[in-house]
Amino acid sequence: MHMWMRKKYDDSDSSEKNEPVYLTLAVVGDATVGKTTLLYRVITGRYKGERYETVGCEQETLSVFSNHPHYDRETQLELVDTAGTERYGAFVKQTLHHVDGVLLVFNALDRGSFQSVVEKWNELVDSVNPYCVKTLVATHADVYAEQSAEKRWMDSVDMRARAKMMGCRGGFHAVSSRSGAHVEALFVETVDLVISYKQWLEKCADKEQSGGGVINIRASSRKEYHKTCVC
Ligand SMILES: Nc1nc2c(ncn2[C@@H]2O[C@H](COP(=O)(O)OP(=O)(O)O)[C@@H](O)[C@H]2O)c(=O)[nH]1
Ligand SMILES: [Mg+2]
Repeated sequence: MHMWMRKKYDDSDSSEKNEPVYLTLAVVGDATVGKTTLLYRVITGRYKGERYETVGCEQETLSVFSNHPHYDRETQLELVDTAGTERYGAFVKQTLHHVDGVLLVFNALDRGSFQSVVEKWNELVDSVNPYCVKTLVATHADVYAEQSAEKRWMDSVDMRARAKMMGCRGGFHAVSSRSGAHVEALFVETVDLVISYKQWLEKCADKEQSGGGVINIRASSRKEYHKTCVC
């Protein structure tokens, strides 16, 4: 069992030896599917009942420690929240260029939001950042589980196979931001995959240069926490 400890960004120990790993993950999907609530849950460990509209893109840094063998160093996760409305489409597209991973989010209670992920959001991500690690995520798993059998449309769909067909290396996860069920597992597994992928890429690059050697994740420069205004 891999354990996570979260804390907000702390710059107090910035010695070279303890240089953290930096990763950027974005959430995309239609408006109201639960993107902001999902990030709020993983950052604070709490449920955010009330809703406010996300404007353009908003970023927050989360620092996590893990006993996972792939990243037993501090990991700075830059979490990028995006608006699901057309109005901010160009801005969201631009933001996706530099991310390491994307969560393609839909609401399990709304099949249309899944179609949207398949037909719109997945293609958008592929068009601007084809090498990032993608993960398919269904929110509202708590309410979905309580529904009658005929309303549980995902039960008759092989969601893992769908995720694979969409090129989601991170597979499929169903989460509840209200109860917190499976939220941490989603992020642990996604971060692990992103790090493995980056290590593999850098190993290839190192091999090319020196014919082999130690895997070294190079840290990119830290971005300050900011809310991005698009007006
Ligand atoms: N029951 C339940 N409600 C959720 C869940 N995730 C989000 N919501 C609710 O769905 C609404 C829209 O969420 P929000 O995060 O603002 O959607 P966004 O537009 O995609 O960022 C809010 O009222 C949330 O409280 C969930 O997993 N379970
Ligand atoms: Mg939002």
